[in-house]
Amino acid sequence: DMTNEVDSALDGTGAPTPAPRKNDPETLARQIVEKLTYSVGKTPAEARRYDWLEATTLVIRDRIIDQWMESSQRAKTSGEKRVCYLSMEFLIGRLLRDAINNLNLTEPIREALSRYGVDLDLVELLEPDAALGNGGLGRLAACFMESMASTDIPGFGYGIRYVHGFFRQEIADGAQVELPETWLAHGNPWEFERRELAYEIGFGGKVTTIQEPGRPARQVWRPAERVLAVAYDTPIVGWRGRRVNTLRLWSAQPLDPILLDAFNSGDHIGALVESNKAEAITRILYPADSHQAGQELRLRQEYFFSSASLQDIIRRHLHANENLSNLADKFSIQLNDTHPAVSVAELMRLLIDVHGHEWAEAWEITRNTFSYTNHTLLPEALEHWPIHLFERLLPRQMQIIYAINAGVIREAAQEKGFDDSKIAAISLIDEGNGRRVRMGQLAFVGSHAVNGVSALHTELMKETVFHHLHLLYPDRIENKTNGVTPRRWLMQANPGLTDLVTDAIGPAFLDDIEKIADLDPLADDAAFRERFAAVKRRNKEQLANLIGERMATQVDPGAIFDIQVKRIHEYKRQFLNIIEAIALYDQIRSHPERDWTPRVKIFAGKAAPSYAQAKQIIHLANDVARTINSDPAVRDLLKVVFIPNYNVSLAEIIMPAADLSEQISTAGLEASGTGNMKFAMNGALTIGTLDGANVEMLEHVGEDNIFIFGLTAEEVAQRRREAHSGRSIIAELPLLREALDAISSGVFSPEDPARYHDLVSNLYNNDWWMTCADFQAYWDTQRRLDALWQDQDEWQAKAVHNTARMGWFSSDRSIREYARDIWKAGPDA
Ligand code: T68
Repeated sequence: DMTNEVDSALDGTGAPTPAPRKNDPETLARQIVEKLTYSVGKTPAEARRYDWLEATTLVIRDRIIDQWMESSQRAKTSGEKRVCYLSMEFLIGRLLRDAINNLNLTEPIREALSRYGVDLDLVELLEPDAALGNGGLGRLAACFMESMASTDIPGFGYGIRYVHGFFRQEIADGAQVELPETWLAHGNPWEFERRELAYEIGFGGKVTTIQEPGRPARQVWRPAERVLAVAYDTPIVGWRGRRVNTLRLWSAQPLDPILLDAFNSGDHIGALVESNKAEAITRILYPADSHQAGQELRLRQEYFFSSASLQDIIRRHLHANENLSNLADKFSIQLNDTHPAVSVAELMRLLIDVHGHEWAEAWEITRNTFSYTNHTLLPEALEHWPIHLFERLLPRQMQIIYAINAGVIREAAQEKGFDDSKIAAISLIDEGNGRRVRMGQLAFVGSHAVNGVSALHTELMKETVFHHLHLLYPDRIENKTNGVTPRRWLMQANPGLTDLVTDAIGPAFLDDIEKIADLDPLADDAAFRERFAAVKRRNKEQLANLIGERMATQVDPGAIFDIQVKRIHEYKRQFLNIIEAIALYDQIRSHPERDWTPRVKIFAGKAAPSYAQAKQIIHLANDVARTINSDPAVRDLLKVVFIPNYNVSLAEIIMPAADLSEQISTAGLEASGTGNMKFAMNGALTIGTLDGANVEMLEHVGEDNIFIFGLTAEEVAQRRREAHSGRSIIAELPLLREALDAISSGVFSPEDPARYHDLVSNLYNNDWWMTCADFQAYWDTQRRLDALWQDQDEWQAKAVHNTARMGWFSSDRSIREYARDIWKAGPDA
């Protein structure tokens, strides 16, 4: 398959076209050595593994560039609508394996390197993870970029080139320690700096009204500070190299690298202050995924990348169009959460102040261009900025927001007869606690479509955060259930399963993942189930080796691998899982004679550095692991493991190795989840609540193949209204009580017996996350799973059904829905 051959002149200028590239191991080996010699400066004999990585990356990169130029040129000249995905986060992870796989070069590259005794798998491991995101939201953006390229949509990602991505986590004496992350330390061969694509971004200053005779008054913003946004482009390769899209990340640079006057007069520090301040904007990713970081620097980051992206989009539009009147026909801009929501005001400013459009027309263009995705209902995560800060940093945008607000309020009062309390609910300004700009409201009114990320979440959006805006604009909210890319999360992460499926049903599912449904009948085929189980076993051995090497803990691949990996948060209820582990530990010790099913409970995930409760949960998991793993009484029946520094690369090893996937959030709180999908695609059974996309997974895999327990979202809301607490539940459930007693009396923290007092007393007094309320149902469901494990035929049949029925959760499907319903873009538009 020579899909990456270039067959026509690149730019129509008659410039020579690169010769078609040959992809046989012979040619690849020669080119890798060429790169090694002339770009890395090493001979094969001297080269270390890292040098081979660099040389291999450069060879792959050349092939991508041919296709990249072709795709960009095609999007430019065809005039087709382009989609811009604005996201503060892109958690893309490693790129080499993704690129090699999507170009169909895995085998020839492996063969080429092996001629020099080099193992491709080991080389790939040296690539640093691009960790420019916190969790699900950032990883979704990365899956969407890959799916846009794979479904032939001209998609552009816009974000921030953080120098330091998400922190590295170490565990010291059981507690999380945060260390800086330095993914750029050895340079980044995937990025191309575009010095010529730089835009000025302003902050602060004043707005003046200019009144020229015979013309309408104009507002002119004269910022007090300016920085440069410089573009860095990374190619994103679609499946079979069909299309290569661009991820454009902005880096902040000073206009003047050094103030020479200050330096010459002896102020060596002052000479660099401005330069440092500019560079600080893109220095580091905020590590909070569920609390608004209220600092000025965060608002600077948001405005910086929004303005740079919009200026770039406008430049690209005007390259082929007379003016901006038809912007919405040529560009769709998706706002990934409210982090880029200031874009609504910024596009209005650019249209009116810079390009001379009237307000009404500008508003029409703006709304038709933007759409907005909401990822959370948690009140503490909703962004709202103090007016005084907003006004000081972005005075013109603040004026525009007031004017947008006035228009929306007028419409609500005149057309829908909204009273004062309803007006207060939709207002872009929260008058309640010290006047704030509500970014959710701004994104909503500035968009023609607003979506949630699972069916349940979308319905809850209509009932809660956006209840009144939904009454005002009843057609605006729609659902787009998340998905994950099967290239990374099945083909690359689990080559064993991919080969097995290919062998069983042929390769058609590689191009259309929903065809994996053809596997479903094989759940009844004993020989197939055995092969399926054998693949899982090998993946578990691989994870067991990693755990043995990194943490010196031996785990038995014959046990159930019961895994919960995700950000640590009270609503995700890692605590519930730990309490269940303790109760099980207790039962095994009390009844050693029973036929216990061996389990390994595996945790991984990071806590926001300022989230004390989440850090306590990490500490507890590690303390419990220490106690249980060193107790000879439980033998190999129960092990608890907390793997440090969860990231995309670790997830690629973990997902294929799970028997059981824990998706146990308090119902109504997890917008969608995407880890739930990755696990199930790889044949794990799910134990979960009726929350987020679990609800739709139940519909797809069928109730016999997923283990649902606990309160529904409605029941949770009802209990919270009734001032529910855990006290009476704990009194009635000895298993729960004894586990909590053990925690609070210091059984797991003898060196600091009071360590978990607060954690436990919260359950007694409040139980806000329904940990006690759901305990018994969770426990019972786990014991049903224990029993099921004893019947391997049954278990493996369910596992096969999961893999066969999860095709719908591909991000290709999500992206096609966005393209059809929201963007009106792509091959079917
Ligand atoms: C997640 N949100 C949702 N937020 O929690 C998850 N937030 O249910 C969903 O599947 C996923 O988004 C994709 O839709 C996040 O990951 C953040 O990471 C975040 C980061 C900064 C500020 C707020």
